[in-house]
Amino acid sequence: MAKNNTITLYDLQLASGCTISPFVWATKYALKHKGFDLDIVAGGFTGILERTGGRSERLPVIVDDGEFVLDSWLIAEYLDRKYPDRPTLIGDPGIKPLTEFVEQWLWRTAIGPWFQAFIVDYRDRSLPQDHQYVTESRERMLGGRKLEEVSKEGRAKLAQVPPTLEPFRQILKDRKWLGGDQPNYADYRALSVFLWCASVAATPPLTDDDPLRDWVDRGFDLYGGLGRHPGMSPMFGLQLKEGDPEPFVKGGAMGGLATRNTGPQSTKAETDRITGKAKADA
Ligand SMILES: N[C@@H](CCC(=O)N[C@@H](CS)C(=O)NCC(=O)O)C(=O)O
Repeated sequence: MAKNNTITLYDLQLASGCTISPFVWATKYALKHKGFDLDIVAGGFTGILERTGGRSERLPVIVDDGEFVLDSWLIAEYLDRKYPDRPTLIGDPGIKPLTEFVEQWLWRTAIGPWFQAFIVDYRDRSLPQDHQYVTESRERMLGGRKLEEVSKEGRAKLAQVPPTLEPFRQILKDRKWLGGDQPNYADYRALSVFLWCASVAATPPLTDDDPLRDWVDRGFDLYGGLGRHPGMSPMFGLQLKEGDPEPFVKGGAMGGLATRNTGPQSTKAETDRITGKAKADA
């Protein structure tokens, strides 16, 4: 049982002290959701194995009253198992695969291109002792290409990303949280993508008027502004250039996936459009 309601978290930090890893972000939120205070072990990429006494090369790692638990998903499951009387993170077994799907999709859709666009910021914001490791390891991850070259190419394509996030906007359109009235682990896994980006990116990747802003802002504000570290940058404020695609669907999405059929009135606008009646009436 956590002593003094406190659990130790090995953080993965940038020079600003803010968390860089999406996995660590999700774990910070999970621990707060469970009502714990955090005892943060500071540090960056260099020396993780030494810091954790040889237990792990990856973070997050937590220590709960002497017990080390590794891996963000295993930590969330451990917390639900060990503390069933506290608010649940993964209430139903169906939440895990669906959350994994949303997260994998967000990584491919958003983290993939943002990682490339902001890879120089990512390196420059890391701790000075991590610069060389981050440069070398990330250049290897990126197929041996120079970070500067990848970033230049990624930045030129930044405005292509917001329209691809439309399915995620649609999921959140009529919901406060993915978890319903209250956030759950699905929210934290998805939020971690945006928390990560705000931590590393010096340029905003989403437009000011993006409908995702409501959920992102509320998520960053949770637990006394857990996602408002002074080292983070604004997520909203992307300036579009002529020829850039519309960043999101305006005027409400149409079609059977986005709407509920509650009778002919609910489908009339779409029916008029696909039967040509709207045009004929105009
Ligand atoms: N499956 C692990 C993945 C953890 C992981 O890969 N963490 C990265 C940070 S995003 C890390 O520790 N990287 C160390 C490195 O790149 O040297 C989890 O969910 O906790």
